[in-house]
Amino acid sequence: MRKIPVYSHPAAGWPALISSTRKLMDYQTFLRGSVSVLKSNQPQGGFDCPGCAWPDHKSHKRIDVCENGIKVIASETMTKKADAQFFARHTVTELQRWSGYELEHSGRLSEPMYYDAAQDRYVPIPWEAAYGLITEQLGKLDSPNEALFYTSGRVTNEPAFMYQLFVRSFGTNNLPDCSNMCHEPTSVMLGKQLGVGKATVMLEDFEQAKLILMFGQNPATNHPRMLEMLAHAHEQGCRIISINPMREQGLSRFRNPQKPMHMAAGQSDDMVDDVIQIQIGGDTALLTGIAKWLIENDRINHDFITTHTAGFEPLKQWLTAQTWEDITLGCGIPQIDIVNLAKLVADSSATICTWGMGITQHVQGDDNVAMITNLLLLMGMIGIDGAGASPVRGHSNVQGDRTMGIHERPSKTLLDSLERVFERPMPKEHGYDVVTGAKALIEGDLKVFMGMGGNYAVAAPDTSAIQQALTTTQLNVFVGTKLNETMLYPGANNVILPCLGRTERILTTKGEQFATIEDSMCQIVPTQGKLKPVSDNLKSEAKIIAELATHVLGADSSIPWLAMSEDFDLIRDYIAQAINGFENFNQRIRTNERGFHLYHAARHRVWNTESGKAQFEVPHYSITYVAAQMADTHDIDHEDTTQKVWQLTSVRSHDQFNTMIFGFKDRYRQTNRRDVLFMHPDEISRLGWQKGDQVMVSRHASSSSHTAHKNKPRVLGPLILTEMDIAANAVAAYYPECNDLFDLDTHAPDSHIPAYKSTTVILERVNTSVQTAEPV
Ligand SMILES: Nc1nc2c(c(=O)[nH]1)N[C@H]1C(S)=C(S)[C@@H](COP(=O)(O)OP(=O)(O)OC[C@H]3O[C@@H](n4cnc5c(=O)[nH]c(N)nc54)[C@H](O)[C@@H]3O)O[C@H]1N2
Ligand SMILES: Nc1nc2c(c(=O)[nH]1)N[C@H]1C(S)=C(S)[C@@H](COP(=O)(O)OP(=O)(O)OC[C@H]3O[C@@H](n4cnc5c(=O)[nH]c(N)nc54)[C@H](O)[C@@H]3O)O[C@H]1N2
Ligand SMILES: [Mo]
Repeated sequence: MRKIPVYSHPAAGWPALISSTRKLMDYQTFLRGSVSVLKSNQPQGGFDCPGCAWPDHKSHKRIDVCENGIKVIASETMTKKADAQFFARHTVTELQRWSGYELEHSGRLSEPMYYDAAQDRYVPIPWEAAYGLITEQLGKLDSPNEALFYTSGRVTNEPAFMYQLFVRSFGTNNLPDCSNMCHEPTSVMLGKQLGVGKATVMLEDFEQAKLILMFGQNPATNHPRMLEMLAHAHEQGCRIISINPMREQGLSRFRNPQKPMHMAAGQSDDMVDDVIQIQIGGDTALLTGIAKWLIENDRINHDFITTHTAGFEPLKQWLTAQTWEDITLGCGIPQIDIVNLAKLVADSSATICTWGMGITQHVQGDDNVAMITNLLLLMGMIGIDGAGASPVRGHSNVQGDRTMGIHERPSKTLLDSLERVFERPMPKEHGYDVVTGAKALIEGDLKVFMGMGGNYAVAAPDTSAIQQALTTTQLNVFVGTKLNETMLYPGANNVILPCLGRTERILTTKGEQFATIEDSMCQIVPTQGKLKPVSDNLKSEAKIIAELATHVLGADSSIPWLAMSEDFDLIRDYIAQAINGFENFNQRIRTNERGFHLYHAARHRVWNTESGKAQFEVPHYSITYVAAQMADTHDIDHEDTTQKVWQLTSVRSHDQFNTMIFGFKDRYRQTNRRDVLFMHPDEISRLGWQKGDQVMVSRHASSSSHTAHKNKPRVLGPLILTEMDIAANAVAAYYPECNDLFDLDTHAPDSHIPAYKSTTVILERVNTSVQTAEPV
């Protein structure tokens, strides 16, 4: 394939830290942000960086800074306010036209607001009146199941525990979570196969690994602190292979912020030995090829399989039935390369598989995770040093929120212990997740929406339909730090309740409180904000939930909500009683400044699964099915390009955190704008098109879509064609701008994760080179 210009500088480094962040903030914010970064992820009284869920290094003698962290913190510590004056200046209809970037830069939410339909504006409302209104509306419901209570993964453990307790005491399990769009296939499949839906590795395993297979992950952008660990592993002789349809430039070289000389001298480490440029959606096929070769050549770990696993025979039969022809068509990788990869796996005494959204966000997301786990089990790579499963989570406490019970499908164990500790019945019926909840909203089955953080409508598929549905509810409640698009589609009643951010001090009558989070490797870590809150009218999430619960649940409530919000030790005492693994929580969190590791049974080869063994899983979809789907995208009829089907994947840049858009740059992908469509230059010229041309992207007609919106046009554009080293069958666009292209029916079977990373589209050129996406 033709060479394309690439970002040639190392990832990270001071330029990345300073120049790219400095420009997006005013000086005051930059200073405030930078000072707070120095206080983040530090032992003794620092706060956990809300930038991602990658763990802190255990030695922790150094300053853990990264570009991602600085930006996320600067966004939160911004002194500019979206206050009453701001809302007086702009109608909601006007704000609906603002971009994510403009809304992000409107500043911090700083007082409770109520939507006044007569003026089409948000106006201030006292806290008590807001609680009164919510109580009145919740009281009018025929059933608690008519309300949906969403959570986003920034919320720390203590308020998360209170929130699920409030929602369940109110009477429903309608607790969808951003996990439903993120690592849900991981939680579901690891839970089923290993008994624990979480990473089996700890950070020190990366120091002993011999082979790291990194599937569908872009750490230079999304988890920059992971680069240090990868560079270190590489230095120790570990082979690192990235399996990704995109050659993500940030992965090739890395300037280590933890090595001052490195930074000063402009040196860099190499990180990745090889990139397997897989077709979008091809991971199950690739993993099938690897597993098939390992079994057929008897390079598997029989002792481990016999002692610890169940389900080997059915998997073996299934693998035998898959043909190499389908496998290579399904992943787009020649058999010889798959075999070479299998040999590396066979020869490695310690293999870690890491994965991100490139694995989970597919119709085959559950299968992808199952096949990664199958591979680790075939080789006995669970429960030994330097090896294991390493899903890398995004939101800093997305894992902890689930541990605290934010779950629409709670386990019986959780409900039983909540009933025991709080002496009240808990609802048993499973609730809505993100996808089924959105459908229920659209169909008019829900009358109340509450978001504990997040940007539900924009993060989910079918954004405009959800926004429209939000205007038909009786009540929408948003607890957040920043204004976003979900807050701009008011129902009959609409309130915004502004909360303290992670960086800010929580001062109560009992003194300064600290909270806790759980990182991607099951470490429970204290977090304590130190900054003066941007406004005096903010409350902690715990306080908001406590006051709301007191209003809504009334006098018969036997849970000391207000006392809990004043003294987080009290919340932790309840957590210790109700949640497995948190015994002596208050004492253990204080014993070690870096917190404690939650017991992980599978790490000790104890299998809390149905069979009592680690479980091999046969994928839902055969490779013949996958290959047939791929064949569609290989059918190159250039006479009529609208007949050619592409796989669209959605990606993030380092100038955004999910739906919060900080800027327009993507240094690594060489673009200064977000309205771009990435395509391989060979494909661009094969179509007779040119970079800079404008194209419209629409969903392929055969795509299923939610019945209520079957005929909705799903078109995005015009987008500017931009060259990228990406698999031939693929195009990529930025999330969340492309979310209206995705629908609520195209998701994985068990986890219901939407197929944000593989959706078939057709393209139409509407204009030739009007503008060029300028390289940075
Ligand atoms: N700067 C920044 N940091 C973030 C975030 C952010 O928005 N901005 N978001 C946070 C959150 S919530 C999360 S979950 C994480 C996400 O972090 P990641 O898991 O890294 O997620 P993405 O960037 O969405 O996609 C990762 C990669 O998947 C690849 N990919 C796409 N399709 C396929 C496929 O079919 N197979 C394979 N093997 N790869 C594929 C893409 O090319 C891309 O490189 O980042 C967290 N950190
Ligand atoms: N097409 C496509 N769609 C995707 C993805 C993708 O890769 N492609 N990724 C998916 C993934 S991995 C995820 S995790 C979801 C993200 O979905 P969400 O978690 O819903 O989205 P965010 O953009 O992270 O939420 C931002 C909002 O959170 C609020 N907030 C920030 N900090 C705090 C806090 O400390 N407390 C409270 N209460 N509120 C706060 C602010 O008001 C801010 O506007 O999106 C998913 N959607
Ligand atoms: Mo995520």
